[in-house]
Parts: sequence; C-alpha cells; structure tokens
Amino acid sequence: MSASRVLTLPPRGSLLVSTDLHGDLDAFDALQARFLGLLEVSPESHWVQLGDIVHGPDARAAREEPEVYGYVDRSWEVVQGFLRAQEAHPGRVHFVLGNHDYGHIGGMHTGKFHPDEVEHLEGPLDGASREALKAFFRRALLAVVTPCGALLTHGSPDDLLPDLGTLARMDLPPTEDAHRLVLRSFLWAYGQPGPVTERLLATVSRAGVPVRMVLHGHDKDETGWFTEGGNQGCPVIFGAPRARRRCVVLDLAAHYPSIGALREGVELLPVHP
Ligand SMILES: [Mn+2]
Repeated sequence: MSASRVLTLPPRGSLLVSTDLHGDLDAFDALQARFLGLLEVSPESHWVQLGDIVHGPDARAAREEPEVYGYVDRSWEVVQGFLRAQEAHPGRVHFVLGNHDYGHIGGMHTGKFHPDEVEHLEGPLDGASREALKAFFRRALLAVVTPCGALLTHGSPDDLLPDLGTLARMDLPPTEDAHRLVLRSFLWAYGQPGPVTERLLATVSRAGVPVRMVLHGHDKDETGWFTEGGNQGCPVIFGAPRARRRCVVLDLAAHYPSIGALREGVELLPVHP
C-alpha cells in the first residue's frame, strides 16, 4: 500500500501552482525564486507542480518556433531541482503526475519531440540517476485539494471518478479497468463542458473540503491563461511565449467562489516578472 495519491492542504500560507515545464530550467528557477519569496512572508506556504516536468523540445522545434520552444531541454536537471527543493522544504513542495512523467513508471511513452521521449531522457542517465527519476515519479500525487476552493490536477478530468478515495488509493499502473479510465482522464483529458466538471467537483467535495474550480495543466495557449466551462482554468508555461507564461498564487486561508475570482496581477502572475 503506497501513500495517498491525493493531498489536502491546510488553510494557512500561500500556494504557488505551476504547470508543464518540459525541461525548462529557467522557468523552474524563476518559480523556485517566487516560492522562496512566499516562504519568507509565510513559512507555511506550499508549491504544487502539476506534472509534465520532462521531455523538452528538440533543436528543430527550438529553431522553427523560438518564441515558445527556444530553450535547451534540461529535463533531468529540472527533476533534480524538484528533488532538492523537496529535501530543502520537507512537506512543502508537491508533485502531481503528468502523462509525460507517467511514461517513466509504466505509462504510455510519449513521442512529441523524439520517437520515444522516455528512452531519450533515460538513455544517457547512469543507473542511480535513472532510479532516482523513477522513484520521484512513483511517489507522485494525482490531485491536490485546497481549502480555498481549487482542485489541482494535470489534465482536466471528466466525471468518471466515483469518489475521492478511489483516486487516493490508485495503484500506478492501475490494476482495475475502471481505475485505468479514471487515471486516463486525470492525466490526458483536456477542458470539459462546465456541467461535467461541476459533477467532478461535487464528487471531490463530498470527501469534506468543498472545491469550486479545477486548475490544471497539460494544455498550451499563446496567451498563457485560459478558462473553460466557467469552472476550469489553465495557467500556461510550456507553449506560451516567455512574457505570457503564467503561474497562480493562492491564499490558502481565502475563499475563491469561482474561477472568475482569480485576478490578473494578484493570483495570476507572470513566471518571469
Ligand atoms: Mn500533459
């Protein structure tokens, strides 16, 4: 029996939420600096990374679309960065699994920038590093519940989840077909119609902490932020031009009634100020 795949945060401190990094070490460094700033103000702050930290652009993508892909893939250094941040701040830096990360621990191998991105990353690593990478992903969460009203996930899941406990106890890879469908939706699904997300939020809320919006990653957007269905929002780092890359900072003690309550410049902030 592994630890729970769902974390519920306490109603104290600030929360930094960041999405897909795909080996972007510059973005990682900027996010870490912001997190350290939050810790200075409130030592009870948290950082949740919503998956897909590995598998960056190849040289050709960087050349053809420099605005969004013009950086060197430093996937392993980003994983090491999270490992060190977790060591330096025990219980404060949390990682939610993405579909690219999942490829390293039994999930489908992605082939966005290389025929097999799992092999491309693991191939050059020595045995100890490869094991550290896999161990980091094996410990991953599948969702974070916040007391201020946000459910944090990699994809934007549908309403197949029967109850939060099913997600909390999920084996990776899952052993039951029904669980496989739930996992697929949490790792791979894009924006949902509002009523579908409303049912998911109701299911999650039944466990005791009411949530009113989904904040997720997995998608790209040139403007760096978009909402769907009136109850889902995606702050974008990977796939947005540098100046538009966004993260979210929430006050864990606050109450956000809807996705529309997130304000530009207050909760919605540039990754590279
Ligand atoms: Mn993804």
